[in-house]
Formats: sequence, structure tokens, C-alpha cells
Amino acid sequence: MVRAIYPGSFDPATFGHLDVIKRAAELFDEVIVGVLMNSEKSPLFSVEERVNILKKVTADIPNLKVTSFSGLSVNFARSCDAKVIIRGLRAITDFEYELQMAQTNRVLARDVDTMFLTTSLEYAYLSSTTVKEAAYFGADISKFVPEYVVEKVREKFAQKEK
Ligand code: COD
Repeated sequence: MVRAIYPGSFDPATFGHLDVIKRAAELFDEVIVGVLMNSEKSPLFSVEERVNILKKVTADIPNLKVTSFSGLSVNFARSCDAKVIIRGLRAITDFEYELQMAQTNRVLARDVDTMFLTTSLEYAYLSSTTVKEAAYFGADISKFVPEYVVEKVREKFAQKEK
């Protein structure tokens, strides 16, 4: 069994993430999406909320699990008995950071390798940050995220306004 992890912030999951998830699930026997518990950032959604959103929008993918993790991605990979870390590449701007992280991870763990899936063209511009900004200013984000995520983002901003 070849297992891969797909770590990220997923705050919130977008169609770009889902495209990578679906393609990875076709390549590997099992994919485990790992949502980082990152105390340094101040995310819109809690880690539990992000995990629940991802579970909901990927419920139709049988060989996929969603969980949270803390610490290093390579340690998370090892704890899942995964040999591969999946990352998505959108543009040259992603490349420098991703290369540095993949090379660091390779030095940290020779038994884990990083594989990149290049973004599908229709999602190349998409990021969680721009989705949140668009939603914050009242734009329709249904072209960027699944309907369930549209609702959750709307609820979150409504709560914040109270
Ligand atoms: N199309 C394709 N891919 C996309 C798209 C899109 N539209 N949008 C995002 N992606 C990709 C990103 O490039 C990334 O590969 C992945 O999806 C997740 O993206 P984000 O933005 O949700 O998550 P990141 O990039 O903030 O996640 C960073 C990690 C949590 C993976 C990283 O910080 C990490 O591994 N931290 C743990 C500590 C560690 O191990 N550090 C490295 C060695 S020191």
C-alpha cells in the first residue's frame, strides 16, 4: 500500500485544494489530508472546523482520510506510515518556498519524499487568502469554493460582525 499525506492550512478548503486531493487519491492507495494546528497564525476557522469542512466536501472519496497534526510534516508522514508528501504548485511564486521546504524535509527524513501536482489551469489563481478577502468584502465566492464552504464562510463573518 502506498500512502501519501497532503498537509496544509486549508483555511478554508478551495476548489484548488479539492482538485489536488482528487488527483492524489487517484494516484495513491490512500491519501491523508493533514490540517496543521498552527498557533502562530490566526486562522478564520479553528482546526476542528477546517477538518470538518474537509471531511464534508471530500465525503465521496473512499481512500481519503482527514485529520489534524502539529509539528513537522515529515513526522506526521512517518506517524501515518506515508512515504510521500503531496504539495500543489500554482506559480513560480510557490516554487521557491516549496522547493526549500521539500529539500529541508528530505534532509530531515530520507524515507519521505515530496511530490508536486501542478495546479489545474482553472484554479491557478485560487488561494484561501484571496477567497477570505473576497468574502469579507461581500463578493460571491461560489466559483472558488464548494457551496458548503460558502455557507460556513458566510456564517463565520456573520458571527464576527455580532
Ligand atoms: N491549486 C493547486 N494547489 C494549491 C492551490 C491551487 N489553487 N491552492 C493551494 N494549493 C496547494 C499549496 O500550494 C499547498 O501545497 C497546499 O495546497 C496547501 O496550501 P495551504 O495554503 O492550505 O497550506 P500551507 O501552504 O500554508 O501549508 C503549509 C504547511 C502546513 C504544509 C507547512 O507550513 C508545514 O508543513 N508546516 C509544518 C512544519 C514543517 O514541517 N515545516 C517544514 C520543514 S521545517
